Amino acid sequence: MSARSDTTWFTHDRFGLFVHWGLYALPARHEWVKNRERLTDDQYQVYFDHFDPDRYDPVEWARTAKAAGMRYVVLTTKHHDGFCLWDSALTDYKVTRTPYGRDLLGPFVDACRAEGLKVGFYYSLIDWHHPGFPVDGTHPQRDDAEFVEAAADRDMAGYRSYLHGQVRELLTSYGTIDYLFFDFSYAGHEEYWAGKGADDWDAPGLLALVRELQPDILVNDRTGIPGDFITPEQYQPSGPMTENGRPVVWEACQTLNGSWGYDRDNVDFKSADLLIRMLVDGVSKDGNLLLNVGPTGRGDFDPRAVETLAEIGRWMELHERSVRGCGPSAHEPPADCRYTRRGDRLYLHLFTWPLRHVHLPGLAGRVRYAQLLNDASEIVRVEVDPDQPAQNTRMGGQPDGTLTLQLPVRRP
Ligand code: FUL
Repeated sequence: MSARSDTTWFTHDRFGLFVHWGLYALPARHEWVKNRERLTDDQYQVYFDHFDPDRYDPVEWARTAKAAGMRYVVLTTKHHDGFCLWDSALTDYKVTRTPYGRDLLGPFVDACRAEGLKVGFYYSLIDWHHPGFPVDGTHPQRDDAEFVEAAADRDMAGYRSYLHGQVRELLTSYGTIDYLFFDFSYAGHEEYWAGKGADDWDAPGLLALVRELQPDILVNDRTGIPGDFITPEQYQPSGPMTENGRPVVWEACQTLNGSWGYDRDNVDFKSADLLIRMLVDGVSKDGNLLLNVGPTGRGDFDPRAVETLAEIGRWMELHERSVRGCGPSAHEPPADCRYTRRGDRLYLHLFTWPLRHVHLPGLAGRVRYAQLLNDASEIVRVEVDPDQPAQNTRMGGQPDGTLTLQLPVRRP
């Protein structure tokens, strides 16, 4: 098994920005558009020919992320369509051959560093454009037998060396890279991939290369062999996650509206409130949140995304202490609540409001002082007194050992 890197910064920072950006921003209807709509290479080429993000401003991206309380940013260097956001020497299918004509990654990396953000790259192990890769956008409808036959004719060794070569470029051209998200997703033919993927791209060799070039980098688990953290996608785990029975570092990746790439007509945006709950819920289970934005074809963040991030930022400004450097508590929270903990500070997050009283089993006598986090105003504590049954009843007949907090009725 590969050596694991030190994840201290990662589990401390807790909150990052995912950016899915590429040619698919132009059709603006999901990053899988080429595959889903069975677009041919020629049909897809029109987006390459028109890729010219004149408003690309990674400094603005980085500032927006930072203001939202995020501490790292992960950008798609190459998604499944195979289009490269840097001047790869190994292909012409890259940004420097589009009308835009310049590398996108260098300015991105510089902007993140200038804002004190950690730098992450996403790289797809799938490549619908490379002729050696056995799955492309036009033939996913083959049945398994046909697919296996077609795959056998492909030059996977050629693709493997292309992939390793590109990863080498990415990890040697931009200084220290803190994080790498390899991505592989099934597009059918699960059986074939389950048995082969990791071998096809030589996952152990790939990880060894990554660690040789960037010894401190954190790598995810999607190569098919364990990495430094695992990546539940678009769901909240039910508790701290484990791998082979042992606790594992995890990060949930989440969309704003179900699509990772810019999706113009999709109006189904998650509220800032819900996303904050996801972040808190994750931290209470010892996990991170990587929240995604899909910039437009001109390079701007969707205004709906900007507003949501700003709202999250306003919350983070007052409540960051209950997220950053925090992890789970051993105590069981009441219904619709979460605990996060940092050292001897316990943070109670109420997902429901207003409540006049909240009862905290097991905490009687264990809390020296309680306050609201947003304004440091004191919260009255009521320990249940077994000798005063009347009061006990008014409090809902709480068992011994319960601490009751008296909350302001109005939501702060
Ligand atoms: C998935 C991909 O197929 C999606 O397009 C997206 O990149 C997500 C983070 O991972 O597996």
